[in-house]
Amino acid sequence: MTEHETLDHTGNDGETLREKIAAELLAARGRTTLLTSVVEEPDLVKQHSPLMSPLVWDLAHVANQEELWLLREVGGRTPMHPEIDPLYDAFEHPRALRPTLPLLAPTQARGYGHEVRGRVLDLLEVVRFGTSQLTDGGFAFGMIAQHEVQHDETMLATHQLRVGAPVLAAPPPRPAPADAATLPAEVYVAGGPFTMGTSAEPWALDNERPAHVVDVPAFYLDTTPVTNAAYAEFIADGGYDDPRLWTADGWAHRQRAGLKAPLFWRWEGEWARVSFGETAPLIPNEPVLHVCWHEADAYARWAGRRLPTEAEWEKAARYDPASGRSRRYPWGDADPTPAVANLGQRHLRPAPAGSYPDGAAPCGARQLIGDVWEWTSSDFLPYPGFTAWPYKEYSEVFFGPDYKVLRGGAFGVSPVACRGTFRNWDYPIRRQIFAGFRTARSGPELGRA
Ligand code: AVJ
Ligand code: FE
Repeated sequence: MTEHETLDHTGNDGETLREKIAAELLAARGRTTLLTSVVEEPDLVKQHSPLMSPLVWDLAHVANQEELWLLREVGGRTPMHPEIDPLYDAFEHPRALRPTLPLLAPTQARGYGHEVRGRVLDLLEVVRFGTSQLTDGGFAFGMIAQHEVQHDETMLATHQLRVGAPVLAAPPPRPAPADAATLPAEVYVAGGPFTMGTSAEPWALDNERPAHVVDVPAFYLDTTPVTNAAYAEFIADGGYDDPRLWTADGWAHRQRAGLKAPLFWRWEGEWARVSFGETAPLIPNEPVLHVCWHEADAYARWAGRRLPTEAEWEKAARYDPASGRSRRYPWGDADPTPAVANLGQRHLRPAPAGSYPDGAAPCGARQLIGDVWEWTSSDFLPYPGFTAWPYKEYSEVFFGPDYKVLRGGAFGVSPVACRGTFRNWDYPIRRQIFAGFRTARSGPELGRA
C-alpha cells in the first residue's frame, strides 16, 4: 500500500483491489474465449435464434464496452475505432437484425478484444482508485467484469439454442445430499421489516441501490426450487389446458405460442430434455428450467400458491433474525465457493433440489443462489431514492410493468455478477434464459421478527 492510498470500504487496499480486478477480468475472458472457440466460424457468425445475437457480436460488444468505460471514461483515451461503436450499441440495433450488420469477423473481434484488454491491464497498473465515482472501490472495472460474465451467460443460452453436435461438456453436479428427501416442503419467514438492496456493496449496480427498509408480512416459501417431477404433474393434470390457472395475458400467450411444456422438453413416451445438444430423460429431482413467467405463475396457482414477491425472495435470502441484519448471501457475507452454490458454468445444469446445505439461508431455504434464476411476481421497478448510474440504459429504461424480476442467479452466472441483492429482469414470455422458480403463500403472523 502506497502512502496516498487508503483502505476503501471493503477493506481492500489498492494492490488487493488491483489483483481482484485482474483476476475477475481474466476469469471472465477465459469463459468468453471458451464459448467462442468451441464452435467453428460459421457457428460464430450465424444467428441461432432471433432472440439472440450472433456469438461474434457478443465478443466484440464485450470489448467495445470495456474500451468505452475503462479506456475512454476512466483512462481518458481516445476511441480506438469510433466507426464501429454504433454496431455494438445494444440500443441501436435489435438482436434480430444484428446478423445483417457489417460486424467484425471473428478474427478481428478477437484481436480487438485482446488489444483493449492489454491496454486495460496497463491502465489498471497505474489507476488511482477513489479519485472519481467511477473508480471508487474499482466500480467501473467491477461493472465491466460483470458485463462480460453476463454476456457469457447470454452466450451460454445461445449455445443451448444452437442445433448440432454437442460442443460443451462439464461434470454433472453431485447427487442430492442425504437429507434432501426429508426437508420440509416450505420454510416460514416471520413478518417484519428488513433491509432490502444495498448502499455498501462496492460493485452493486444502480438498480440494487440504495438500501432501504421494507416491512414484509409473514410468508412461507418453498425450501427448494420447483422440480421437473412436480412440474410434470402440473402438465399431466392438464395445467396447460385450464384457463382458470392462467392470467388473461398468460392464457393468450399460451394459446398463441402453443405452449405445452417447458422449452427444450420432448415427449418420447416419457419426458426428455435437450441440454446443450444432448437429449436425455428428465432428471425428476432437478429444478425445472426454461419456463416463462406465465408458466411459473400458472403452476403456482395450480399448486394453490403464488410466486414470491421480490421483497419476499430477498428477505428469505438475506435476513438474519439473530442479528437483524441483511447478509450479502444466504450463508453469510463470504463470497460464493463451489461448496455453497452452483455458479460459474462449472456444471451445465442445475443441481438436484436440496443440494448445498452449507449454502442454506437462515430461514432454511436452499439454492436461493445459483442453479436457476427464480421468477418473482414483481415488476422491475426502481427502489426509493434510485439514481441511474453510470448510464440510463443499464436499468432505468427497463423500469415498468413490461418486465418481471428474476433473482438468485443460475449455474450459468459467474459469482462476480451474483449476490443477494442482484436483480435480473426479462419479459414474462421469455424462456431461453436459465429460469425456474419457487412458490410461496402468505403466512399467519406467528410473532414479528
Ligand atoms: C441484466 C441480463 C437483463 O442481458 O440485457 C448486458 C445485462 N446489460 N449488457 C441483459 C446486460 C447490458 C442484461 N440483463
Ligand atoms: Fe451488454
